[in-house]
Amino acid sequence: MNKFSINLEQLGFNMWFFDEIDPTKLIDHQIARVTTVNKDTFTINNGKGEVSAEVTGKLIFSADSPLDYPATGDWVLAQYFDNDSFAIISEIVPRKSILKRKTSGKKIEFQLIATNIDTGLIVQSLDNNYNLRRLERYLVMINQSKIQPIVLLSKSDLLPASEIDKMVNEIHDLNPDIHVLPFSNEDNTTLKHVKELLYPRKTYCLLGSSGVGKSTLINNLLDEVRLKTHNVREKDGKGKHITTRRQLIMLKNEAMIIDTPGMRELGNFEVDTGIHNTFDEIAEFSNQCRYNDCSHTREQGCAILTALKDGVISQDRYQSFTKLNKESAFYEMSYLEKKRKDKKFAKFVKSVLKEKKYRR
Ligand SMILES: Nc1nc2c(ncn2[C@@H]2O[C@H](COP(=O)(O)OP(=O)(O)OP(=O)(O)O)[C@@H](O)[C@H]2O)c(=O)[nH]1
Ligand SMILES: [Mg+2]
Ligand SMILES: [Zn+2]
Repeated sequence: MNKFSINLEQLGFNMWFFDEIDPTKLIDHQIARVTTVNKDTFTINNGKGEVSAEVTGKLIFSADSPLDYPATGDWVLAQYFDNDSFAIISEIVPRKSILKRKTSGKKIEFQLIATNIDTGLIVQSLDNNYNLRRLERYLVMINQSKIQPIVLLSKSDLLPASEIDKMVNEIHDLNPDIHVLPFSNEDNTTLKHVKELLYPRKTYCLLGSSGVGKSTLINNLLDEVRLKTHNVREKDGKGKHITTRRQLIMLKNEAMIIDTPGMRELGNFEVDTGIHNTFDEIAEFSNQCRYNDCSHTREQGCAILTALKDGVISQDRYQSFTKLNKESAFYEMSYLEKKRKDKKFAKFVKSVLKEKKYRR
């Protein structure tokens, strides 16, 4: 027998999440999924419909970083009020996967893109957005999140098939196992192929620069115009983001897809494991380096440098490997430092609050 409603299962809920929940909490809380993150409020769905929700003060006070707030895709425990027309989120159910990025600017801050994603759909448009190095960065981000990547190359109507084939081959040279699908929002046959990739009860997240056609794709998958898209007359999406919030949308076949605003910058942090998946052939050598903390740039006995000298690794691949490696080491360090500081401050706030309570 099912312990939770079929409606929650349709939203992607399963035993993995259920096992993470303290059953006594369910006496006065409902399980719901965050479908939209607005500025200060959220929209959540408990399987019966969407309502507006806020978080408890306790959740705000115990939050150390933006990662401790609900994100689109999260399962939460919420109390419902006023005939189930409004809810308060008191807890986030542990996440199965997390997509996050460094925010723009000098400060090392992190932003959640979405959580509990099964497959990340990286979109690059074939006209002027296609870029292998950028693709590599997205793949690193997705790999370190333990999410399956698929590459969608949009606007295939703008290029001859022979050129598109060349680009697909280039991507397969980078990673032979990756699924690459060129498509056009103006061609129903190719749109059908995209639809066939999406399975019921799975959650997908669209990732890619502004203007590549992410929202147009969702509108096409829905067979209706629900999301605002760039004006047709605009040459490209540069400088203007049309999508501003992250929103989970249910398709007719019960697959779920999250639209995200285009990303200007993709930070690198905690990407070590991701790097190793994207640069498999290089990472393999690192096991043979003399030093455990080898930076693979100038050390004696570095197996990667030897492989480079022998021509086993190409100069090009080596360069992008070390670049990502360096950035990741830097961000990770500052992130941990920052987190430590934040923790101290949070502890201080908590102790002050506690004292206040006792004095009353
Ligand atoms: N030729 C062609 N144009 C397309 C295609 N897909 C989208 N476009 C156009 O590209 C522009 C951008 O599309 P959007 O769907 O708004 O792009 P987006 O990725 O959602 O952009 P942000 O919301 O800013 O991140 C629009 O003018 C679309 O009409 C396509 O397959 N072929
Ligand atoms: Mg959009
Ligand atoms: Zn080395």
